[in-house]
Amino acid sequence: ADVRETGVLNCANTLPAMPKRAGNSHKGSFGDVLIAGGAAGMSGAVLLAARTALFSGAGRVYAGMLEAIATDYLHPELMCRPLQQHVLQKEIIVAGPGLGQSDSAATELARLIAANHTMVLDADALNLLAQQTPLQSALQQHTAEKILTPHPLEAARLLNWTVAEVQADRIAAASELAHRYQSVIILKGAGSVLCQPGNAQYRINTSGNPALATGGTGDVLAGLCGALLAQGLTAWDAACLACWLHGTAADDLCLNGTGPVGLTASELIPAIRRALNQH
Ligand code: NPW
Ligand code: AMP
Ligand code: MG
Repeated sequence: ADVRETGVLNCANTLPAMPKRAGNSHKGSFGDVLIAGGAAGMSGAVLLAARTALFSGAGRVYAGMLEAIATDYLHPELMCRPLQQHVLQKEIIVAGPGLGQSDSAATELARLIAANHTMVLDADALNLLAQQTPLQSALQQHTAEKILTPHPLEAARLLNWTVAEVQADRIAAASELAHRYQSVIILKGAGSVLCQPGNAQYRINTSGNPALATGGTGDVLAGLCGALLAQGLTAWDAACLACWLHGTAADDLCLNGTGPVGLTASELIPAIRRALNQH
């Protein structure tokens, strides 16, 4: 059946292809990504997203830490720096992993939204958005493409619904968020629901399994979305491909015993690279 009728995204043939890499391409050809997060105790979330962006082909990746500890020596490919000191140019912004919900987090998020870059909003960026009307107004002025990646509790906070209400009609929740925020929505959880504004078409991702129910896998998905955007995919194509690759990587790892028990978000990253190169 046609995926557009069924809404089910379960076949590699219906997924967008990655752009071909020209022989004379260079790191500037594959885009820049800034991961913006890293409140005290949650620098891991930024590192997971940033390493995923690198492993999925972004040209240059910046790890912007709100309350940084020095981690450059552990991750030499990344450009780690205090978020407040990062000067925005034209990079894709992935905001939220481990950002926390402090006043300084809100100030930085407002700066990032005002730059009007293509964005991924995840985790605490969504929690701040749910709480703060000025951020909601700022996002209404944001005209570049964006992907919001709430899990059910984050979606409930954004909608002012209960988690039970979100889970009772996941398609309604995702399409309401797509309309309200004029964004591509990935409502995560078993069978992630993807919606886009102004289009009744939705998709349900069928890859993935409960091995993904562990801390940090959402941060990995956010970094993957950022890398695909940096390489030129539209927000809708990036969201669809990212969900499918993320779930497929977990499914592949379970075939050799790296799950379903004890899979870690870090192990997902090279498996995503493999799935992407085989796609
Ligand atoms: P429960 O337990 O069922 O009541 P929060 P967070 C619910 C960072 N991280 N279906 C569930 O609620 C993130 O980036 C840092 C139903 C769950 O307990 C954020 O910045 C890490 N319910 C920050 O931590 C690794 C579901 O939501 C609750 C659901 C807080 O993010 C970890 C959790 O939501 C983490 O990524 C589902 N499918 N999925 C690091 N290494 O630095 C979730 N829920 O309270 O918003 O907390 O998601 O952990
Ligand atoms: P987060 O809650 O932000 O860490 O994100 C968790 C990630 O793991 C999302 O991409 C979810 O869709 C995925 N995930 C969690 N549990 C399952 C499950 N039971 N089946 C499939 N995917 C899951
Ligand atoms: Mg998360």
